[in-house]
Amino acid sequence: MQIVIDDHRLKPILDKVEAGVRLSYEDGLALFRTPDILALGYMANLVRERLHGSVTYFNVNRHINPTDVCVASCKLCAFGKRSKDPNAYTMSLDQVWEVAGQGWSESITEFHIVGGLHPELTLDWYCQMLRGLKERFPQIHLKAFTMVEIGYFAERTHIGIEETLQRLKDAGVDSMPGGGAEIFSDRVRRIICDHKITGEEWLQTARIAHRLGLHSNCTMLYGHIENEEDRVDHLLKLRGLQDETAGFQTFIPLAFHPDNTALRHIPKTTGFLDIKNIAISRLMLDNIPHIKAYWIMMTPAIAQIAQRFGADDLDGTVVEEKIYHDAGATTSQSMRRGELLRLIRTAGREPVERDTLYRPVTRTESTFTVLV
Ligand code: V47
Repeated sequence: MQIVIDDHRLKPILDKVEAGVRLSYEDGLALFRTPDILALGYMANLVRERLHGSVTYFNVNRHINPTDVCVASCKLCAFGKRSKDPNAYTMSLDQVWEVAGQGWSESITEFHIVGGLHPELTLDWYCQMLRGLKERFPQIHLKAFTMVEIGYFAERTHIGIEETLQRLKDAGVDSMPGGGAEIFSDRVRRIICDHKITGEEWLQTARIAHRLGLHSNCTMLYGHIENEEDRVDHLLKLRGLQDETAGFQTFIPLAFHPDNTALRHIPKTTGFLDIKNIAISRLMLDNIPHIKAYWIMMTPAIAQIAQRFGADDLDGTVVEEKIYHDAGATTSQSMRRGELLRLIRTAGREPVERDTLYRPVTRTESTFTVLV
């Protein structure tokens, strides 16, 4: 097929994409610098359809955030609170188990569990929480804790990362979400999240998790003070680790939401930048199977279009979302299964419900009546 390219500097990149050749750092920069979003879309869609045909994945999941108390005060975050803050909350174990069961149906296949860095909750507490969830909901996959939380648990428990991950795995963690990666550049991290582990530590924790057989996702936070070089560097570091471990399942570009954060003066992301990040991540991350357009963060409208710009996954029903809504997200906090199906089908894609490990989920009428 003949494609019209407005930005002729993209022609050598198009040739590489068509030939399946890996893109370089310079190619990544050229992609971030071009306004030719249709050429980006064409190339990213080519790769996406090569990998996944017309399928768009989604899952039926529930987010659980046991606490928003956090010892870090990252400028990028509106979720974390000091323990003395009257608005802060910490669930008891019974409350976590109760929340997990609220509106529970056979349809949910995943609990996505992340929280603040709480100065008093112990690793044993978290292990008990996981064991309690497994006892009550044995068939549900527990995707739990960012690399940042793992680093903090290890530090507080005075044990290594590997031992921490092993204890959590033994207690029920099945895989890990991709949060906390932000942008690996030290210069940017010092400003937006100086209390967090470094980029190198994030990567090393993921490396150990993958070695222990835990798959994880990965993310990049964009649309704040990072530049194009920082973004390409971040993507290439993820690609490098994936060459080594093959442990990442999905990449999720996350747009910065400034409301109620210390960086509230930064303008909100644009649809153009959101779509570019989806397309460029599909093109640069040739070894990560899935690119997720997280509808909560990018709005259902943009997430729907993203399915034609490189994304093959829309995430899930979510049920209750706090991190983005504390930072001013105006999207709903949950989406019904039927609405996800509509967003996929009306983009001309074929919906496939997946579990966390991308195995198709088949349903009988009775098991999804609650959520349709
Ligand atoms: O770790 C925090 C980011 C992440 C803000 O793995 C912010 O399947 C924007 O990682 N504006 C949490 N972003 C979300 C996340 C995620 C979401 C969906 C699916 C998966 C997955 C992972 O959100 C945090 C941080 O990187 N974040 N505050 C903010 N104000």
